[in-house]
Amino acid sequence: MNSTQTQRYTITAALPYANGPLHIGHIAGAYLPADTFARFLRMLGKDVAFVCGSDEHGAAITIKARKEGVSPKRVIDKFHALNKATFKDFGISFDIYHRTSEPIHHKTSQDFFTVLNDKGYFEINESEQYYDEEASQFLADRYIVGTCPKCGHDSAYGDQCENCGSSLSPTDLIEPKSTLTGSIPVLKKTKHWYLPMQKHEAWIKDWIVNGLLDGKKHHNPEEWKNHVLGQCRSWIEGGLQPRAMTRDLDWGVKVPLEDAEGKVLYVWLDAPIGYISATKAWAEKNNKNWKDYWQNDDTKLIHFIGKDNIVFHCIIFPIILKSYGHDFLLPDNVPANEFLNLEGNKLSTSRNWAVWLHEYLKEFPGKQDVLRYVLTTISPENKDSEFTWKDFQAKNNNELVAILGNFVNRTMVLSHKYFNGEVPVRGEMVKYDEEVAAQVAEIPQKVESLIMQYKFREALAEAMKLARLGNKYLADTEPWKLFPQDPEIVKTILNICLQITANLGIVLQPFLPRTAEKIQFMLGLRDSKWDQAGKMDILYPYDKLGRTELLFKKVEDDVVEQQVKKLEKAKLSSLPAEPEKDTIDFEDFIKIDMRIGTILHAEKVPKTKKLLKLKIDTGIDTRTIVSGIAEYFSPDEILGMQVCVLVNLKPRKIKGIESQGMILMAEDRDGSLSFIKPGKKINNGSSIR
Ligand code: B3M
Ligand code: ZN
Repeated sequence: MNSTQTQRYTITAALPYANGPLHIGHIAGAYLPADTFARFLRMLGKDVAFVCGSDEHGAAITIKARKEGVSPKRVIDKFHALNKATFKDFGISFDIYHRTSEPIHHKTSQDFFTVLNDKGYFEINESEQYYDEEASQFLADRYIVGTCPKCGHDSAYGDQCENCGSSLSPTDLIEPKSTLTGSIPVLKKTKHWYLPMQKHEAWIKDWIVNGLLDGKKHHNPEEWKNHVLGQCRSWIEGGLQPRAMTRDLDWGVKVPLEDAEGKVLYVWLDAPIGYISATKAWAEKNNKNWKDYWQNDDTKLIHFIGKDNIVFHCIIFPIILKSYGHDFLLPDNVPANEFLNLEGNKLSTSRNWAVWLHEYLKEFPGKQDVLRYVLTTISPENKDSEFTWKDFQAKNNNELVAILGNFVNRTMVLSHKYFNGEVPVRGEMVKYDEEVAAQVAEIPQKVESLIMQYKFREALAEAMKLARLGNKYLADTEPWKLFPQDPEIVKTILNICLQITANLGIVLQPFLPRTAEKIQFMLGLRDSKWDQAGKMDILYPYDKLGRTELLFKKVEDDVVEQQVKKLEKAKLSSLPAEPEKDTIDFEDFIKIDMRIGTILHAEKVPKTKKLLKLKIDTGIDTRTIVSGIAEYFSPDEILGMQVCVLVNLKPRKIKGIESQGMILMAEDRDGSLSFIKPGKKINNGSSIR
């Protein structure tokens, strides 16, 4: 790819399902590299449409709604708003964050279906599909799980195995089970519209493997990542299969045909079209022509995704685009990332094993760029990688604080101290100065070339070389020692340091936008362009410098320890419930006398950590109970509360106090306690049975 030729880019980032919050795996996988790329291209002056939005259809949404007992609309409205705000706060610079529930999206995706159907690109087939009799629903995609026939993973979905990435049909699953009711499904006849992908095999292969489209050069396959090509090849070699483009569901884009009552478009048909409808919505608002971004040969289309979405973006969506006609663009590249792991384990939403972005933003205010930095340095570009809080701390303290922050700060402080906050005039440069300038000149070119190859990790490391170089230059020249005898030399040295700082302010912009902005603000730089980078005259003599601001602060041990604790707690919470105890007789049960009582008084038992001494009105009497809840509740907060009391427990002495019963508590997996309270105010002494 040649960055100087192409003028227009359509950059898409996978549409996250609006069924939950975003975690660092999502960010590292698609959104951060996409944002870095988009920001960089804008700096080059390219015409960029960076589009994304919520994916609001499919089983991901309806299953979540069912689990929470709310409507799908409730779910998508909540998470669309949360995710949109989170992306914005994190600095992901989408031109639009759309949603697939918008009418324009329904219209656009229905139009695709109609055109393909009219052109005869679908085959209608009646076949036996799995059906859940208890839920009265056909089971496709995530509604059905079973063992993956390819890798043996025991909870593969009906459309895909998340373990090995294979695309599956429900009938491929070994020992299938409904995710709605857990029941074993039966087979039942239904009619669907299939995309006969096998008919497209020849051109798809030529396009992916040779980079040729209709016999003409389309892209250079060598620029695609190996793991992306590998997945595509293994798909093609396995033989493409017909794939149903409709579903028997009531949530989704309605199939625009009369004989398709109760059917909606397959979510993986409508979702990628969401990129187009998002572009349409954006273009309309901004006086642009959406077709320039989708049907114009001068535009490059780039899809940023995680590796589990490769087949949909490299095979299925291209087939749909090409079948539609009108010279729709096919992607020039699909720089999919592999997965990010967290502290030794796979990220998991259901097990809460994640660093949630909205929580990070709350707990680390103003530290967006620290996470951007860390996630870029560990970006899973070609293999899975790992986030740990220790590494987060180390990268913040040893790289951002000690190298980048330190260099910029020393440069600013010295310039203010010696030259009254003005850029000093640079005198003659000695050989060492020239060498440093030559290195500065090379770095931005390398960064540019690496970004254009989607090697963001290396690109950022290259950009950081400016700060390393600056630190070394300061340490070698020691201007603070020279100043008393030779302030003229110090002018040259600090001019060079300030020019390096200005370079940082430009080169870091795609990666760390807030930091770059702060640097530029400190230097009084405005309207910086990428083509200034590498130069030593970005700042002019006597330019007024702004106030010095600290770029980064140390992350202390207790902060990361707390985060690790939070994760451990999440892990405990997802442990299975304790196994059931041996069966007892009803006679045994009725021997237990449990009553509702009110806490009249509570105080800590002296010299203990866990014990509270309580006075309880049991309705029968007022008695003393010693309870091991002091770590979770203070005496004040439980006063007057109604609780469950086991009253006929034999009294026993605890720390010298006679305890006449027991308060019933629920103990969570992490050991934390909760009272069992009556649902409404009730007379003390009421029996529990
Ligand atoms: N919502 C799947 C996912 O989040 C899906 C991406 C759609 S991209 C068009 O993995
Ligand atoms: Zn598998």
